[in-house]
Amino acid sequence: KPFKRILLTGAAGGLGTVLRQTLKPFADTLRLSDIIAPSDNPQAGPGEELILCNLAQKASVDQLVQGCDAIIHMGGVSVERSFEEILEANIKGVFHIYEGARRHGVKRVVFASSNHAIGFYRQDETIDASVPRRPDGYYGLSKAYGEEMASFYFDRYGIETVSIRIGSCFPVPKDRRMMHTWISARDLTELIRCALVTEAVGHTIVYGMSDNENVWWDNHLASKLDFVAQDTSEIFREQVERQPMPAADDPVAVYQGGTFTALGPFE
Ligand code: NAI
Ligand code: 15L
Repeated sequence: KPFKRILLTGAAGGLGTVLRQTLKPFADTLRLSDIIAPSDNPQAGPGEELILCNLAQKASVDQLVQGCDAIIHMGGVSVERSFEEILEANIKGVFHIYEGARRHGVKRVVFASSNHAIGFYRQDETIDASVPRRPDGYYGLSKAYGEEMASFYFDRYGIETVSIRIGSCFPVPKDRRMMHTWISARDLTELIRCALVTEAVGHTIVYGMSDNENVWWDNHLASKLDFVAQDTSEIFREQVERQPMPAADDPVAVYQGGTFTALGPFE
């Protein structure tokens, strides 16, 4: 297996629950961590370690990272929330992860970024990874910050990161917007594999999407990863297009980030 011990944060979450199974081939040991125990299977199985940890606590994260040779950072608040909530889990959290990586010599991080780092681009625009970020809320801002953190830790300390701007990873696209942004769990797993094993990635940003029709994102700047998607949202089109059409000026039909662009303020 390519790695001895991989740390997976956010292991109790929607994606973490899937990745707990699909990442097994990549490491002798998967160190699974979250602030809560995984509800479906709260015990560590063979080849697993389970460690509860709040990403906002620096000393705990430092211990968590020790002994790992790669980190897949999925943990944190995954939707739009107040700045204060995002600050703890996402902004402090990502700093603690990189400090742990620096202190314990971890050389490779896969960061779960999000399309919400660029969510204010319109759906009639096609963007690559070089465009200025246009975060669509505090959540998107935290992902933009995480990407900049990854860039800094590469330039300063040589820690390499692939930031995956995940589109929408659910079993089925929930609406018309997700026909463009959808990524299957199988494709996300393969993209993470590419992100772990490709040499000399520096800090590479890649859009996490399946082989969908009419996509908004161009991954030519991440061609080094050699990622080939196997799935497509097309197989869900009939089912998704049974839903009523949103109004032309509904954020879900205007912006790449959809409804996130219109959430808040929080006080
Ligand atoms: P999720 O919300 O189901 O999982 C996130 C996990 O992080 C949860 O289990 C939660 O308990 C944990 N967490 C929250 N605060 C924490 C803290 N302070 N300390 C430790 N753990 C904490 O989200 P999901 O869907 O599994 O997403 C995983 C990652 O991928 C997230 O970083 C999310 O932002 C990102 N992402 C997911 C997308 C999707 O379509 N599912 C799209 C774009 C990005
Ligand atoms: C995200 O970043 C969220 O974590 C996820 O729950 C979805 O809302 C996804 O983006 C999306 O944009 O569809």
